[in-house]
Amino acid sequence: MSNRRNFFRTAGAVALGATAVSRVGAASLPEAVYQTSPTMQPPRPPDTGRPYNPVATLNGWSLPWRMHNGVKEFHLVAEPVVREFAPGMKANLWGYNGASPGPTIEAVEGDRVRIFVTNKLPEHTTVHWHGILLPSGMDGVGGLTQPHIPVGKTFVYEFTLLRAGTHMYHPHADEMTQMAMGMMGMFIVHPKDQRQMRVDRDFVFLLAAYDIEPGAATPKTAEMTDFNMWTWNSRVFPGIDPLVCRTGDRVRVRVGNLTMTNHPIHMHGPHFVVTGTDGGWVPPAARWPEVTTDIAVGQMRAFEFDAVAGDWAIHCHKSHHTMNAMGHDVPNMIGVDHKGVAERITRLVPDYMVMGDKGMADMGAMEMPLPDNTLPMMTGTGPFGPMEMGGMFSVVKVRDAVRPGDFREPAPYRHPPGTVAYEFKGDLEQPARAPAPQGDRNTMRVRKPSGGGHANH
Ligand SMILES: [Cu+2]
Repeated sequence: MSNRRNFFRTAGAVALGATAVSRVGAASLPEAVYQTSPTMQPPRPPDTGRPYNPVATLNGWSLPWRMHNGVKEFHLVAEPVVREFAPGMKANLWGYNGASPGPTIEAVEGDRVRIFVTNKLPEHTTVHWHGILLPSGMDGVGGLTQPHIPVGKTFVYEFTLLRAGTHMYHPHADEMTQMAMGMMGMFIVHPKDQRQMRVDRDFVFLLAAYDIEPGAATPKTAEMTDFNMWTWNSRVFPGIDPLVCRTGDRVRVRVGNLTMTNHPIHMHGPHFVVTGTDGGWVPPAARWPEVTTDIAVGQMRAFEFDAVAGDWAIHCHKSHHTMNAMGHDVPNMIGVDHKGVAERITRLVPDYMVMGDKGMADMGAMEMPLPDNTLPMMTGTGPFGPMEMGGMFSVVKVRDAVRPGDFREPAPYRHPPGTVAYEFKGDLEQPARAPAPQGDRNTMRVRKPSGGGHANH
């Protein structure tokens, strides 16, 4: 601990690492590495530089580097990409090195990094290193701390990483467009001492929201509130990787939020503690057990738990954020008697069907014809049937027999005998459905105004 404190003191003394940038050192461009597949690259221990315990980016990967005179050199390429949100839907986005989000950048406390950024977008850009302590001129705010990176040009960012933690990167140039198009990535700074904050599995994902009309593929970038695709690493359920763990593993989940609203991330099963915030690690005495942590816009959170065998849902607790695009304009039809009406409508619209008079659960099981390139609102199948989910939903899959470093999806969980909810087969003393309460003349007349405005998520 005292080593760490000394390190901070030294780091502070050099005023945010304001060593002059070496233009000679930056003379040759490192190779740009691309990855377009949404398949997770297993965590890769570093083969050069300081050792660290690598993270697992859901449906993503980490950017390789080259060592050049003791400096870690990365090459980010900002460019248009195509991202599959889940099988059945692809989106035209902007990202880095073949994908949105861009690759995770991993480095170690004390590392000197030099990051080359090539702009292959149709407009200028910059990169802001969100949450990282660095000299003002490396902060990436177009117009304020640097000229924008013109189309076709490459800029160099160089700084020393002073503190371990969970950070992000994104443009600070035409932000509304560039972030709505998916330009973002995670930047993980590992502790210099590998034993510090050590975990067995360390997962990473970014919250991003898009507004893509069913049947379309390009986000509406001017949208302010009414998004319809709620993603983790630009993937939606059932396209999001499960978080595969071994029973007893110490597990960390790191989340960054670059949407336009907060997301209460809820995990079933074991309680967790928030161990990391925007500014680094939370001291043990300041942590408390939770099952939901709210992540505000622009925030990063890291939480940890001890894995317990089972299939544990992990999702945003705003219920509209665990749905996909189709069907959000459906009015609430619960309790409405369709008798007679449906028949008359069918004469005009042959495909009309009565929906929602008993709730929306039927939609999870139904195979409705959809426009091309969109996903059902509620979808996915588990070992017991339709799961009726979408958007920001995945499963922490904990099994006894997972090998260290193995992130492949395991077989469905085998619950120990007697531990699954079951149907009551005895005599029902009372009818299963209570008589409906009767409204008086006033309650029947009062109707919530509808139409015009959109739901505010
Ligand atoms: Cu949410």
